[in-house]
Amino acid sequence: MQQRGVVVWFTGLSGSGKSTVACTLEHALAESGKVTALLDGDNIRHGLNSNLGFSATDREENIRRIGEVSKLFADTGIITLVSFISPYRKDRDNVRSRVNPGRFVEVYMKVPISICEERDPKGLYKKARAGKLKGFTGIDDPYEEPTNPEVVIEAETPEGKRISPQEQALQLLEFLK
Ligand code: GGZ
Repeated sequence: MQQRGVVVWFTGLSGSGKSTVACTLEHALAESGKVTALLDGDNIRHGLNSNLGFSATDREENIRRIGEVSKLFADTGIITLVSFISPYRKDRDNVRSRVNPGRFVEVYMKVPISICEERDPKGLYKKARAGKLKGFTGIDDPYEEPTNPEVVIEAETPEGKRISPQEQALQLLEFLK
């Protein structure tokens, strides 16, 4: 039987682990024979959306285009993993309303900014704190938390133990099953 398409939409701050978990999940799905696609900054912001920056209007257009592409993919039966900050609730909800009912899974990477900042893989938080990068999400630009996401992925257990990307991907895999 043909697999059913779905949009798995990761949202969260820069450094929250969206792309790492999406990539880990993609490998796990591929191993079980699923057809997947991964849309993230690397393949979208350098191509389709290379004319867009980080103003509120550009972020809105970024998410709108990605939403349309992910809908097309999901409509053909592909498990479509999407990894962008997508800071505005309204923009995420617009995508949800465009995707077939029940085929949009919002995954909130609920990672405190202190942890994202500690990771700071590209040094962008440091730049933003120093005022050298303006309009950085979580510092001087808003991030609106999802109010009703299908899945919340935490960075730590209630006892304060860090949860690995592999474990986070497994949690999601269980949900998707
Ligand atoms: C947030 C920015 C910014 C600003 C550059 N604000 O850690 P990264 O580097 O790889 O993830 C961030 C990425 C965010 O792009 P998105 O397309 O996901 O953003 S949105 O959904 O809001 O449209 C970061 C880098 O781009 N970056 N400037 N000002 N992140």
